[in-house]
Amino acid sequence: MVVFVKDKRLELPMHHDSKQKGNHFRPKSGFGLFFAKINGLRYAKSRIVFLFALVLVSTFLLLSKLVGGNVNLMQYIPTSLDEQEYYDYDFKGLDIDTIKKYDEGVSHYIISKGGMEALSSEDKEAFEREADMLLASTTDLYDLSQYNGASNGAANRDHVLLCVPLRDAASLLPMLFKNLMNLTYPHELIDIAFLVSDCTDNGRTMSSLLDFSKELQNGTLSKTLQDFEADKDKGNSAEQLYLKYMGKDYLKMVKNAFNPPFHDDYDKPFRSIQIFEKDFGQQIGQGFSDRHAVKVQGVRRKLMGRARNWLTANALKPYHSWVYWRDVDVELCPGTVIEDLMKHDYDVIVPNVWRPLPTFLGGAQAYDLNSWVESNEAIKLAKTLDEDDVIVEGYAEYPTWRVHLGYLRKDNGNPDDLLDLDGVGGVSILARAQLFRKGIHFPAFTFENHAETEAFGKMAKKMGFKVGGLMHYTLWHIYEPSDDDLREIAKLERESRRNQR
Ligand SMILES: Nc1nc2c(ncn2[C@@H]2O[C@H](COP(=O)(O)OP(=O)(O)O)[C@@H](O)[C@H]2O)c(=O)[nH]1
Ligand SMILES: [Mg+2]
Repeated sequence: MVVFVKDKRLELPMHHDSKQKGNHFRPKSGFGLFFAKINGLRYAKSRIVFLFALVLVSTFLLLSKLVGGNVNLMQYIPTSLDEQEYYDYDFKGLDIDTIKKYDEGVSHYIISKGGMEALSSEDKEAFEREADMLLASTTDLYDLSQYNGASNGAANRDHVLLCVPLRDAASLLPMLFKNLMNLTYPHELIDIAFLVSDCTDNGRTMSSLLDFSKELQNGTLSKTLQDFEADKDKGNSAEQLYLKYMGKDYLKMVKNAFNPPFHDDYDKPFRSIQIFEKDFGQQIGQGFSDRHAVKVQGVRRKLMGRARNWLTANALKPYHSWVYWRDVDVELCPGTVIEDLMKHDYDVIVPNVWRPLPTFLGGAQAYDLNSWVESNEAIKLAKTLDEDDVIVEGYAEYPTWRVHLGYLRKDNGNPDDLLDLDGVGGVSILARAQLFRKGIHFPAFTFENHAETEAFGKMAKKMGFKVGGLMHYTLWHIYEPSDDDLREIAKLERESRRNQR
């Protein structure tokens, strides 16, 4: 698998060559280089050197793995990838030979006899034929009314853009990728776009992301993750001390979710994976207690808004009908989540998001309080605030008395029960792509005393779209011990040691 670096943007598409036997994944050689050249020759040389180095390193790694006895690796290389949908739209075949001459940055003028601009009929015919081909390679015609997003998206072959913002998230990536593979919405219809920003981990998020993405697209990821889990189980008990205090039922649920049998297309590559790396100046620490202090919420949420908008603006293609936003730190999520949200035919729809807690804190709690129904009290409160102030939910400073989707959840409630919402949380949002085309976004400024996803929900509703949430359909956010929780755990550990003596 070859990676093209485009100004820090990494693409991992696939190109199909029916003549090639065996492994059907291969770099989109001529095609990629064509675009590399179109983008400017100055990048091409360094890219070729980079590619060459990458191929050498990959070959070396592969050989050393094989020699080291890990022959199993080969059995995970898929042998066929025939669905046309992998190659629709921007990956469609071009006549590389004909348009090659445009690669060199050549301008092409035809001056006919006598210095006139009129062309001889033969010249004209040749010119038009080539112009058509060139145009066909750079211009596509879309009837956007065909990409409105159907409630039965999979049957309708709707393409989904799946966006994931990431910051200092290397340790969470194995969980994210397992959840991605577990998605049953047809993988060949999903383009994944990651945005990595403002990391302080010396590139660990970026390099793991790149490795996992390549393996996912190569069909080898589940084996790698199995090995990774086996290693993880062996050590590092201090970091996982809190697990002793989590409910047994929850831990069992996690174990079951990450163990086979998985769905048939678990290992199937996605239509494409793109990775963008761009900083937005986020300085608030990514630790649980740092990022949840009430004072930092407004600034943090506005920067997240910027990041999300940048990602949609760069990754959304005309052929996408739906956009699914997903945070990295969801531990448990039904694989059918996209279909389950889609079927309700809402323009913006979110599930309920809870998190497990140690048993000494009650075992579980509503996590995402950003999905809510507006209240008169909050409207009155907003009138007393400055235009730029951002109301944040779940803090005593802002008594909004709103109905929160989180608190409506019942353990055995009907997962299809739906509530119309005003604000939405960002952990898992399914939205019709046309909303973004129509200018609805994640405000990076104060909009009706809100920012980012809550303001997105409000804006969508204000523009006449249907916004809702499922009360009893639950995704589980990871539990990250807060500073207080860690102190409590340390205290309990001391007590238990004392009792053992
Ligand atoms: N690109 C980008 N992603 C971020 C930033 N901050 C958080 N994230 C990611 O956005 C998602 C939500 O962030 P998180 O900190 O978990 O939010 P919380 O659970 O609401 O506290 C996760 O996938 C994070 O990795 C940021 O500044 N930039
Ligand atoms: Mg989170």
